Amino acid sequence: MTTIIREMREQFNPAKPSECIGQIELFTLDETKAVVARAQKAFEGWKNTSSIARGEILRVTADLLEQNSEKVAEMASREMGKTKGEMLGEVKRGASILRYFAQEGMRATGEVLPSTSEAKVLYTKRVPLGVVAAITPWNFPVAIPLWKIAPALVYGNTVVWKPSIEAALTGKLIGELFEQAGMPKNVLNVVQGRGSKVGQVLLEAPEVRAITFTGSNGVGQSILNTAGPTNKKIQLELGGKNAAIILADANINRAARLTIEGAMKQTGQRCTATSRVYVEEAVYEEILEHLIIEAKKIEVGVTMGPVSSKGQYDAILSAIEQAKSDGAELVLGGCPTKDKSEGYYIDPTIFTNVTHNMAIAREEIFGPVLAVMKVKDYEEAIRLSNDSEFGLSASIYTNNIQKAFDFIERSEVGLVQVNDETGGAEPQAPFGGMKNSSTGAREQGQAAKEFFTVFKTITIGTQSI
Ligand code: UN1
Repeated sequence: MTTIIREMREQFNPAKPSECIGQIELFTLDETKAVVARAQKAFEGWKNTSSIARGEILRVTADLLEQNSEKVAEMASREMGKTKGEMLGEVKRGASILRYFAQEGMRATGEVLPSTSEAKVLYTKRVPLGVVAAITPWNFPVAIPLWKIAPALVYGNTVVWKPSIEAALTGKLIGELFEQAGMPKNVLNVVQGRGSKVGQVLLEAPEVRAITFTGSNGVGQSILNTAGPTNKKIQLELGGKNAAIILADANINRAARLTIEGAMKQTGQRCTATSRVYVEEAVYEEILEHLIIEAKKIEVGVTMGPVSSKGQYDAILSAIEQAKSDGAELVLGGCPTKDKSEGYYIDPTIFTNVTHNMAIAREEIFGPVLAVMKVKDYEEAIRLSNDSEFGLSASIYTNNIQKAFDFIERSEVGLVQVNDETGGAEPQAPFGGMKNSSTGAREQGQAAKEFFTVFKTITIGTQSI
């Protein structure tokens, strides 16, 4: 037997960068290839397992996840910095995702169609694709992996999952829960490593039939470059530059509170985060004042965690510097909360005097930074909010029903919110963006079935002669 020498990586707590919270063994390229081959071998058996039995394993995993919620939340919080409270909420969400997809095992997988011939039975049947590669980010280390893995499995695919290297220990823990729940060997496989190495093997592996990825546009593009020319199905959920519009007739308190929540929850590290807000000039001063009051209620280190890593910290601070040098006016925050050796904390940050062409109005920042812009009226707001390469989510705060409906129609995003913050997702509803935010294949809800299965159309001649 040859011994495999794996590279070890230490994980550090972003709230206390000197604290090593554990080590993770990175897979070699050959090992990863072998895992994919084993997943391919396991496919036949899993595909032929009753979908109800497949769902049952997801349901048991949901129970185990809940029983271990403290442990999982604690681990993830120390690994990627989200507060423990935020993580407990995410774990709860994870359990409900598992339960939703567990039930899918009991639902119809096809339909009987009329045929032009009386002597034929014509029907459809959804079948799994084969091996699915799931490549997931650190910012929702539990919910995003589960909303990819659970539907992939219940519809009969086997999965090779590469969690973000920055959430590797949490990924390992989740994998163990599936194992404890009775997942057969090689059906769900967790591989650890860097996207550029282990991830690349998954993109190139001939056995992999589908790739589902959430992360940055840069990585999304490189996935398309590598796997696009092959016949693999590809689902990409990428960045956002989500706008909120606050009209003069809005409930000012609610609009300000939810805009700040949208911008600062999870330290702004959500692809659905509110990152620019257009305020009708009649209420501009009042809204700005309320936004600042709401942002000041945030206690950094208590209700808001650090950003996830030194890389994130440096990138967000440099976006803030860029905004200042472009002429935006800093009205709140803008600096590290403490010395970086004491944690990657950044104060909630608000800019005004932002013009539409500044980077801060156009590029995703993925941090606790909000750009506030004054607009003449609703027409100007919708025009500017749509003028973006991204199209993930957008909010309007108004009590005018015509404008709310107009916004629902004209907003060029996948997730439209009226009097609610830009973020959030529920397992039963399709999730995804338009334009450069997504490849279009939606996640979650019944839409997940579209990506993780393919139709067989069956015709049976019923006459014996
Ligand atoms: C949410 O807003 O609760 O990576 C979900 C992200 C998104 C998920 C957001 N894909 O931030």
